[in-house]
Amino acid sequence: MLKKLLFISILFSMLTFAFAACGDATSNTSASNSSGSQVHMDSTTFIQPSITIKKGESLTLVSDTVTPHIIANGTWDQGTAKPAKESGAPEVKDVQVNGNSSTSIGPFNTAGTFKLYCTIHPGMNLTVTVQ
Ligand SMILES: [Cu+2]
Repeated sequence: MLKKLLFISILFSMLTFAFAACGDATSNTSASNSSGSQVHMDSTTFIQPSITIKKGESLTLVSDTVTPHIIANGTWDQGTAKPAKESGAPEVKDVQVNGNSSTSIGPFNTAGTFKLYCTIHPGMNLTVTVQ
């Protein structure tokens, strides 16, 4: 009986170690991911409405669901799509982000405020501030 308990406790500590190692690997991965600028999207919206990046950086758009998105320069204004490209904005012309996938846009080489929108989801706007 005692032997069995010992075995179980050793097994448990090994499992704990394995999980701890796993947790470390996961946090390392997410740390390196977050060093690039990412904006996540659910099925119909950007999860954050705006992001600030540095001049020369690109932006990675990540679809967290099976829904694809088609991104372009412009904005939704009260339900109406208003395509518009600010001077200095990188050209974003119907860039498709597939479901559960990511796409990089940019680089944003000029400081300023740039608007992007998803052409298939009314109201799905993102403001990119480049410093
Ligand atoms: Cu969309």
